[in-house]
Amino acid sequence: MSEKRSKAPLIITAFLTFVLGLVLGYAACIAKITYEAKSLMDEVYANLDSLSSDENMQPVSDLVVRVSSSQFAWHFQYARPDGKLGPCKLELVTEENPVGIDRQHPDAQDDWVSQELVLPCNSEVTLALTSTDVIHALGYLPDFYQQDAIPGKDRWLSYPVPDQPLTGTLRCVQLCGTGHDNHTAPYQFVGNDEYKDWTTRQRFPAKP
Ligand SMILES: [Cu+2]
Repeated sequence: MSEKRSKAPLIITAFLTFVLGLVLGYAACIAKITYEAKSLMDEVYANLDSLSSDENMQPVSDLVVRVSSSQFAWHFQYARPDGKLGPCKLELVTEENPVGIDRQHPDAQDDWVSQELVLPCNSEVTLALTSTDVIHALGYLPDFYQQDAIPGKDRWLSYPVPDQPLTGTLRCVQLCGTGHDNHTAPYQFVGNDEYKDWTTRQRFPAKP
């Protein structure tokens, strides 16, 4: 009995050391996970910041179209003929200016807005995907994997328009509110001549 009693402090010390080791190991794991999660979030936020609508970041392209989503409509801002897309700002969004285009900016002077996405077949188009309210996502375009539209940011995407004329409906694929099911817009891929006619009609609409 006396031998057993003399070993008790040793067993207790070993047990406490074991428990302390577990606690320290657990704390180290939590600290590592927290650090890695923070680094990941910093990286995500840095990438979000890089998606600024700063006009200086516009890639060079023959045709640039801003695809602006909102609850529950799509608007398409065309940059022709100067090839530069005028900037947009959330604070400028109104019923008359649903994209929030800064009309004071020189690049915005000749931009127009359509509720239909019309693109010339067999061309490489640059899309600036954005949102004016909540997160939406563009989907149901041929040869295009769905992409998120983030409020107040342009996501620059390159879109190869298919060779053949096509008419269809693009959709929002992010649950964005009660009208999500109707968050759609028509699109058309047309030949070059038809595209030029369409742009002329948009720039110089017939007077009633
Ligand atoms: Cu939506």
